[in-house]
Order: sequence, then structure tokens, then C-alpha cells
Amino acid sequence: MFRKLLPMVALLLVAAAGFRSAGLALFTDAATLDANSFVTATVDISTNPATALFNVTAMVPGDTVTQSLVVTNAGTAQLRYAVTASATNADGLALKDQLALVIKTLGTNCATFDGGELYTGDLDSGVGGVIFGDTAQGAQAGDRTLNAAASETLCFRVSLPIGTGNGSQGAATTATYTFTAEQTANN
Ligand SMILES: [Ca+2]
Repeated sequence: MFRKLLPMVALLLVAAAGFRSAGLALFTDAATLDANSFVTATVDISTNPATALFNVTAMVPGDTVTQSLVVTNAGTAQLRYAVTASATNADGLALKDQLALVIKTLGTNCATFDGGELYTGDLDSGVGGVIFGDTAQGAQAGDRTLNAAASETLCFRVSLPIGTGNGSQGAATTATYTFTAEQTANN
């Protein structure tokens, strides 16, 4: 009995498969969602002037020089930045430690020098060259934030203190300030 049924069952299965493959005539449609574009941001900090904010010669004790510096976020992402410094001491006269540097925000203007104080110390800062902020990843005290395409003016004032002694005559130093930026989002 079972042996007789077997070919019949097989026949039915083949018939069923044939019916499925023939398919049903149904209405269908598809929509294409194209033009999905992704562009990454840029983190781009620059200063104006880009070099030689100061070029001071023949300073005498009591002299003070003030310059304005524009810091620009030329990128497309908001950034925060910190400033570090280094200064040479090739003649061993330590002028970099004798000169006094004060950095302020713009305030009324750099001539009035009445903005918020960001740094006061010697030319290259005794503490690891840190002028303000922290180049370590993340937000730290003193880090400054600039929106994309925004800029701000900082006022740099350098003085040779009136009490500077004869040991500093003919001394020279060259200072370098580094502006280090990082994204603020997700950081
Ligand atoms: Ca930081």
C-alpha cells in the first residue's frame, strides 16, 4: 500500500512546485532613494599674521610693545584650541625669562588692553611651555572655543621690565607660539 502511494505523493509534490514557480501575477513597485552624500568636516586653525607678530629691536628697560593677533577657525567644525610656547636662549642671557608677556582678549581694542587676561608670565612660560588651555584631548580649563568660520582677536603685550639689569644688554631670543586645535563635538 505504502509503495503504491509513494509515486503518487511524489507526483503531487512536483505538481505543487510547478504551481509555485509559475507565480502569481501581482502588482509590484520599487523606490530608489539615491544621492545620499556624506562629507567629513575640517579642523583648521590659523593666525594672522602667520609669523613674526613681533620684530622688536633695541629694547631698553621699561619698553612695552603691544600687537593684535587674529585667530581664525578656517575649518567647517567647531574647534577648541590651546597655546604653547618655546623660546630660544642661544646667548645664555635668558632674555626669554626676563621679558614679560601678557595676553588678553580684545576688550575695547588692543591699544586699551582692557580685555580678559588669558596669560601673564615670561615669554615661554616656565610650566611646560603652556600659555593657556591644554593640548590634551578634551575640554580643559583655559581652552578657547571658536565656531566654524569664526575668528577672534587676541592682544599680546611684551615688556622689558624697568628693573632689568646690565646683564641683559645685547640679549636676543626668538619665541614660537603654537596654536593646537581639536574638534569639540564628541570630545
Ligand atoms: Ca584640550
